[in-house]
Amino acid sequence: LTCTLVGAPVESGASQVGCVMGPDAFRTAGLKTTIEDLGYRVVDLGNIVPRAYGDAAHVNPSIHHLGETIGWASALEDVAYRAIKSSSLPIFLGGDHSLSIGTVPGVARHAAEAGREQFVLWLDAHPDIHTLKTTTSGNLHGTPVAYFTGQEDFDGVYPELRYRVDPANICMMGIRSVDPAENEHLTRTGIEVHDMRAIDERGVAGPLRAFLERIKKTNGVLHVSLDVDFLEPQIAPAVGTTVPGGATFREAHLVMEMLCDSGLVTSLDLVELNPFLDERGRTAKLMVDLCASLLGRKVLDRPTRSY
Ligand code: DIR
Ligand code: MN
Ligand code: MN
Ligand code: MN
Repeated sequence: LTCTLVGAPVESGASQVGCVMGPDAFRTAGLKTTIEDLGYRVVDLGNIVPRAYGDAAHVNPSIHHLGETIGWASALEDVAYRAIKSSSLPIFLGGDHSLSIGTVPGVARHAAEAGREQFVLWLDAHPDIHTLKTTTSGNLHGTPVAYFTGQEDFDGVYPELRYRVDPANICMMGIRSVDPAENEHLTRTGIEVHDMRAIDERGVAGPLRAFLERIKKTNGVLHVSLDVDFLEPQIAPAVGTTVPGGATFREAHLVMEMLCDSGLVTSLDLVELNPFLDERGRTAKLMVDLCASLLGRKVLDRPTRSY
């Protein structure tokens, strides 16, 4: 199997700068050789550039960098579709989470053409389900889920959505920071959410196993979107939006190991890494190790590292 690395140094969707360095931090942390050591062929496409977009304005005055973020999304939809069509496993290196405005519709287009259902596992402290009307921060990394599930608010602003993801095909884990409007969207769409309270009580294995079974039954394909802030900030400090009480080292690895066993993952986002906030690249290295678990590395061959 071939893994295709796609760097997308987008940071226009975040509140602070630094995600522009994300793709190169993943590379510096040894992502390519780590994956090669697990027996894959790895093609690194380098960093893509956004499609040229004019300065878009919106009635919601808090929204910033709208045109630039759409430019990235448009380029990403195209590259995601082409990468997954070439029957490789694409790994999208962010960049902030606005990257998923492009990657998820891109892979969903391919799934639809192949007659498969697209599922999404959203690993994040935040549900990122604001519409353009409801975002108060104006940070567009808070909007991808609302967009790719087909909320009409994006019509004529974001790229035309050809294939939406059914909210019933989405599972969120790690959630612990939800704005009131997002809470309403979650309730209305009925998206499956396992917040940290639920994970404290039930762990990650049970809920994840049930979701994976559901995907298997329908012969679906799975996109995983891993936001650094899914993780407990004490082990993953390099993200602009840390929230205490995140997934532990073992909870995160267990999710990846179960995903590996399932054989269902067809694409992956690694997002929100801000290397400027890090200490000796420890967060990038942890993300690379999580990616390795997803691709087959076992506990017994995991090197002991001090981050
Ligand atoms: C908040 C924070 N809900 C917002 N969202 C973040 O700005 O919309 N998403 N940080 O990753
Ligand atoms: Mn996010
Ligand atoms: Mn987040
Ligand atoms: Mn949010």
